[in-house]
Formats: sequence, C-alpha cells, structure tokens
Amino acid sequence: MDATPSAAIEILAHEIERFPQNTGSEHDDRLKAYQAEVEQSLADPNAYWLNQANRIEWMRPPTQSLTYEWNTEKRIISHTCYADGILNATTSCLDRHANGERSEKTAIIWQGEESADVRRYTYTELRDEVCRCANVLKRLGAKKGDRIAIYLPLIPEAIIAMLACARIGAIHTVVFGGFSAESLRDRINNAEARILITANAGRRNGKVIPLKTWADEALRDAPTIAHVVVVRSTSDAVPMTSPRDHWYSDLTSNESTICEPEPMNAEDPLFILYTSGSTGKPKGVLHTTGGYLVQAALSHERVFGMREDDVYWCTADVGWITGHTYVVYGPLANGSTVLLYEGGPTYPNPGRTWDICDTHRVTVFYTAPTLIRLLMSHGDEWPSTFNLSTLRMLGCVGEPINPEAWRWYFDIIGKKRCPIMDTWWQTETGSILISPLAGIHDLKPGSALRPFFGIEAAILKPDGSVCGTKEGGALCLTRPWPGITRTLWGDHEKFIDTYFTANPNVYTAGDGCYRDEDGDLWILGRLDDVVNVAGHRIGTAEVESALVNHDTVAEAAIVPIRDPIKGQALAAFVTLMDGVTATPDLKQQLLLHVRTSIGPIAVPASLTFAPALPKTRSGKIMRRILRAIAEGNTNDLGDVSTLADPGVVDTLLRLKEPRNS
Ligand code: 7RM
Repeated sequence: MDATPSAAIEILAHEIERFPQNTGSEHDDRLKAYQAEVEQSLADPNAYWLNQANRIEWMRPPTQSLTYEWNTEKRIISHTCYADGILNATTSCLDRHANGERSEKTAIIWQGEESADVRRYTYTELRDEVCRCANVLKRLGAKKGDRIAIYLPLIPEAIIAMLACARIGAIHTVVFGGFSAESLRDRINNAEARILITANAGRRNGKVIPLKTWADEALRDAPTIAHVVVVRSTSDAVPMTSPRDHWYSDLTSNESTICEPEPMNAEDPLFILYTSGSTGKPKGVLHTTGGYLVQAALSHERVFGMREDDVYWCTADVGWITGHTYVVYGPLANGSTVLLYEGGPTYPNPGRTWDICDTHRVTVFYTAPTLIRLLMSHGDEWPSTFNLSTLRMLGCVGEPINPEAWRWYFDIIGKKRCPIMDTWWQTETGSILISPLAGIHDLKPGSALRPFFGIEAAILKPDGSVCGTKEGGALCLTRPWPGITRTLWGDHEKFIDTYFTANPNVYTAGDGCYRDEDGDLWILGRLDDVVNVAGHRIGTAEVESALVNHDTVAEAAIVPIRDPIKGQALAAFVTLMDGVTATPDLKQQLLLHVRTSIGPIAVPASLTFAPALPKTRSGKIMRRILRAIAEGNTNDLGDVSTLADPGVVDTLLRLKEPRNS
C-alpha cells in the first residue's frame, strides 16, 4: 500500500435526513428499556451473555460466560464463551421446534427458478431429513471434527447438509457455487476435507451451472476427499466415478430419521468459511458452536423484531456468512419460516424478486445494496405490479448503501411503512454488530447507526488516538463478543496479524468509519486492499496473483473503480513478458483465466496492457495513481514526485482501455 490516505476515510459533506420511528410515551418506554439493556450489557457482560445463553438448548447449560485475552505484545489472542457448556447446534434449530409447538410449522419454503418449483419442509420434516443425511455421513465414515465441504446451489439440501454436519459434530465448509474449480480445490485442500457434498447442477438465469463438472475438475488434485455425495437437483446427466461418487437420494432413501445429536463443547468448531483478505489466498474463518449460535439467534430476533408468523427472506447464498447466520442458524434457532430462492433475482424479468415477495407473502426482507440498485435501475413499474403489503421490515448488508438507493427501498418497496435495518458486520464477527433497532432509533439513510448490545466501537486515527466527531478513521471493536471468530484455520499468527496488530489490544475491522454529531456510525468502506464488488469481498492480491500465474503476464495491479450497481468493480493493469504481444484475444484469455482461477465475481471490468506500472523508487506500485487513471480522474493524480519514472503515467493515460461491455 502506498502511504497516501485511503479514500475510505474521506467524509463527503451531505445533509443528513432523519426518519423517526414513532414518538410518544410508548416509544419513550421502549427507548428507556433499550438504554437500560445496552448499559447492562456493557456494565456486566458476563451476566448479560450468560443470561442470553438461555435462548438456545443445552445438554449441559454453561456456568461460564465470555472470557478472553487480548495481548498483542505477547501475541496472545484467545476467546472462550460458555466453555463448560455442552450442546448440539441442531437441537436448538430443529428438535426443540419439531418436538414442540412448531412441529407442523413451515421451516423452509424453497422457490426454484421455475415458478412451479416449490418445496416446503415443516420443522419435523426438516429434522427427519437432516437426521437421514447425518446418518449417511456417518456411514461414509465421517466423525466429529472431520471437515466436510459443501458445494451446492441454493436448494434445501444446502441447509440440510450444513445441519447434518453439525448433527454429527463435523465441521462444514461451504463453498459458494459461483466459485471456480480451482477455488473449490484450494478450500478443500486447506481444510483437508474428507467428504464433498455437491449437486449435478444448479440453475440461474435460465442457465445450467455445472457444479459436478467443476467439482470433478477440483478433485483431480484434492487427495483428502474420499467420498462425493451428489444431489440430483436438475435432470442434467453427469459422469459418476465409482466408488467415490454416490447419489444423495440413493444413500438417504433407506436411512433412519433418527440420529442422536453429537454432544459438543460450546468451543468445538461449528464451521470454517473462507473469506478474502488483503494478502494471499482466502483465509478459513473458524467459528465455534455456543457463542456463535447464541449471538446469531439474539441478533436475528432483535434486529428484525421477529414475530411468530413472519415469512422471512434473506437473499444471501449459504456460501456467504450472511447465509450461514441469517438464512440458517439464526432464523432456525428462532423457529422462523425461511424462504429460499435458487434463481436469478431478475429472471425471467425484473419483477421476479417482488413476485416472490407477493406469492409467498414475505414479511421481512433482507438483502444487499447492490441488489437494491439493480432492481431500482429497472424502474418503479416492476414493484408496483405486485402486492408488497405483507412486508413490514427491510434490511441490507454487505456494503455501504447510498442514500438514493435507501430512499427507493424505503419509499417504493417499503411504502414508507417499513423500517430499514442497515446492518454492519463481517464473516469474522459472526453476526450483526452495528445496526439500528426497529422502533428505537431514528433511521438515517446510509448510517448503520449504533453498536448492538454488548458491543463497543472506537474509531482510531493512524497514530492510535481516537477520532473526533465527523472525523474518519479505522473502525475498531474494543471488547470481544460471543460470536467472534476464534482463529484462522491453521494460521493463528495470521489471525493475530490481521485483526490485532494495526491497533494493539483491539479488533481492527478493516473498514473506515466516522461518528456524526448524534453519535451515530457511518461505515465508509474498506481501508485495506479488499474490494467490495456487489457485496462480495475480493482481495486485490488474489486477482493479481491469478493474473501473474498466466504464462504471458509479468506483473499485474488491480484497483477498485466505482460502479453504479455493484458499488465497486475491478480495473486491471497488466505488463506482459518480453516478446509477448498485447492483443484483444490475449485480453479475453486473461479475463477467462481469472474466471477459471477464482470465479466470475473476480473478473475485472477493464484490463489495460501497460509497458510499465507506476512505482515508487523503492519499487512499490502506486495504486492511488492507477485508481485515478482507471476512474478517469486525470486532473487528480496527486503527488507524482515520488515516482521512479514519471513518464509511465503519460503512457498509461494514452493506453487506458474502456470498460468491457
Ligand atoms: C456480512 C458481510 C464484510 C465487509 C465489511 C464492510 C462491508 C458489510 C456493511 C458493510 C457498509 C454495511 N460479511 N459491509 N456490511 N459496509 N455498511 N452495512 O458482508 O465478510 O463478506 O464482508 O463488508 O466492508 O468489512 S463479509
């Protein structure tokens, strides 16, 4: 990184709008109760979190609460929560509902891309199917602590497979179905997974997603995988390799629906989820069982003010943390009815998302700003065609929401009736840490508002001092919470370096942030070399290394550029090996190479061949300059005096390629 301040701490002056959430004496009472709870959670976190443990089921309830040590100097960062508690996450998510008043309640409504493809599972049916799948995994030799990779489309079996792993104490690692074979292979190998659960294919935007073909490709060099379980999700034929591959339906059809839940310590791992950072390959974020589940359930209930008859739709894929916490663990622990939609949000037309809300009478809708902007770009006619009167609560997550998109969401989708919860959190935090609470806070378009119960945020300057009002700095969390990631799989040193060294003895999130005059928080975007493309985290180093891996490429730099729908997109600058000629065909080959190395979400929106990259005399690529060139801000190149060869910039300005269509 060059030393110039990142764009993510610049605060743009703008009028702040306020959307009050009720007034009057009832509101005063609610506000008082809320403030008392915040105070209690901060004054006596042990009591607060131990009390919250009661919201889930235990085989042996904990007597211990949250303990931790944050000592950067000694390089000790450790956490435990409910360390003497024994539980299995699935009894809270399944059995207690299936054995109680929610036995016939719908747990999952699955909507396929074809309107007629709808499947429903009651809590009893879901519990039975999870047990069948868990028995299958046992029969294939899976044991407590084994890693099992899941590479599925957004179908009920994705949830079933995750919970089946949890049932037997295996650690699931879900890989998003949009990732390439190579990405899947890297994750399987890093986690040393024994079993892979995949599908013959998925469906999106009318196209077939050939997951099994990609899985076969990944498994050519993934020696730890002994078995592949294949869900027949479409009619597409795929090759099956004997004895490695098994059809899910063949294995489950004769299995018992009884599978005793494995007793797990609260600190036993529940899952690993890979996420991009500023260096190297994606890191395996490890979450444990008790603290994660309690906080998932608590935040889901409180942020969305969940009610018994809600139909709840979080549009995230289970391949991301939002899918783990707010499609699977949080809502199922709370006994909610969860909607799952496999297909594209604008397929076969831009009304599809609203059609689904109408058809299934969705009451709580939680999505990403990029989807709101995409749907907004198609105009107000589409949502107005459908009955959205069942909606009562909206949410967004994944990137800063621009006030224009917020207002459209509020006015056109929520008809000014539905509060919008702008929720800030990360794969590493496990659950929502900053969000308004409905009926409590006045909403402000673009602000994630306040830390959740038990959470304390500080905004720090590069020298470690605390920022003043409306001063941008690094968002840090100054005390732990039950659902914080415990480590990066196999690399605890990296865990300490990434989150606990920039500012000693606090958790540094990697985001810019400021506090306004009311004390509300505004997230400004990443401060590190992580780019947020359509709500997906992509490390620039990852894409650069994919490009440099190509035989023809000598050097590559990736910088973010603004994108009206995706928030950010990637611009690539590439220098070629001596003797290689830059051609349009080579450019296409390189873009394809990124697609197969990582996946479609990492493909740059523009690629410029450059004879050289702008570097400092010490050899660091000056990304700031590339960013200005990529954005077309050529009057705003800033200080170029530290460049080793200022002539490079003029050449780049001449060569800069427009965006790919
Ligand atoms: C849940 C999730 C985390 C990064 C985070 C931020 C950005 C997430 C918001 C947001 C502004 C928000 N996990 N981010 N939520 N930025 N406002 N409400 O997205 O690990 O994939 O990404 O996403 O930069 O650090 S994640």
